[in-house]
Amino acid sequence: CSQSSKNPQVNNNQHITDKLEEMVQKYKSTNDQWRVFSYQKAIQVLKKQAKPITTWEQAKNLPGVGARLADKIWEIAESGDLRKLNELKSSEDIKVMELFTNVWGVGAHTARQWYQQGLRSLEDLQTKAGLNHQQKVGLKHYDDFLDRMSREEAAEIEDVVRKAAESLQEGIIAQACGSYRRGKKTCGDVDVLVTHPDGRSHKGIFGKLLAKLKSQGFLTDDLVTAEDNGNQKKYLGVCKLPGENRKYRRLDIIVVPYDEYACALVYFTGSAHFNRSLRHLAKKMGMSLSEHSLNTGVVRKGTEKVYEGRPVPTPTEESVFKVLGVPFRPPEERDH
Ligand code: DCP
Ligand code: MG
Ligand code: MN
Repeated sequence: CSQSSKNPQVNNNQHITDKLEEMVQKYKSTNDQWRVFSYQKAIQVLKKQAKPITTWEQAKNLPGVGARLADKIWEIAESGDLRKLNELKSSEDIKVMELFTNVWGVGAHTARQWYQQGLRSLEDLQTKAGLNHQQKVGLKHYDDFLDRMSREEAAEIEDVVRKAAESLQEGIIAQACGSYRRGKKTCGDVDVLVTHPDGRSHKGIFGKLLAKLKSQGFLTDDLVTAEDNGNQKKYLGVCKLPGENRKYRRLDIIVVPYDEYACALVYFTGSAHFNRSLRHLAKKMGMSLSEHSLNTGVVRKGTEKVYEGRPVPTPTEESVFKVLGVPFRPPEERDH
């Protein structure tokens, strides 16, 4: 723009200024105004040169060009490429990937497909991506789902679920597990485990509980309903506490038979990392641990399970640790 139309000039360094212009765009996107300024100044100077720059000294001698910018100009002149620019380009792709994978229900594979289709923003997803139901819900509550709630709010959500469960069946157990039970200051969602000590009254509760919570207007969106997992039933959805200024929160509910309670409690309390360690330990001892049971006498052939063994009675969390031969760890100490 600084070139007058009356005095047209040939840019003898376009191969260099093109790359530097791209750098300017990157630094604009990260709001690096100081770099934007110095790069733009160098571009103007380069455009006015009567000859292409070919050596580091020539670059360094340009007004306003320091050693590090001279490095870059020389690198482009030498190789036709600028590694720093490639780095910034690939980090832009990482940024977009991050943006997309933060939509609930979107994995890296889908995010990369969208990126390759040229989608770059949440608005692009809204208008151009073929979203499934879960992803639509995830996008609708994008900010709320990324925001972790306080323990107090998690306790309020647990309370709503417990009261509804108790109103359906006396003596029912409904407790928040996950990060809440581990004593974390904030929770990404609430993970409520439901069971009944009489060993049979948990049956039929799942559907009734969800229906009740929906009729209260507490559950607002379903993500995964009635995912059947043996004798356990799992719900993943969205809830909102009554009153002003409430955010939409992720809520998971699992209903389990009482004889699977301890193993389900260990599993659902986590952390995921801690669960992996416990399962690994069980494996080393010829056992297997799942959210259903702790089995002994497991026969494996390589990585394949040839015989799944027999479940050991595990009436309490403590008993799970005991059979595994490790000291009991309270939930607050299960982050690793
Ligand atoms: N879990 C697991 N493996 C996974 C996912 C979950 O073992 N891949 C178990 C351990 C988790 C529990 O389920 O602690 C609950 O899962 P969440 O995703 O809700 O994780 P947290 O409650 O631990 O953390 P957050 O506060 O982010 O919800
Ligand atoms: Mg959780
Ligand atoms: Mn969860």
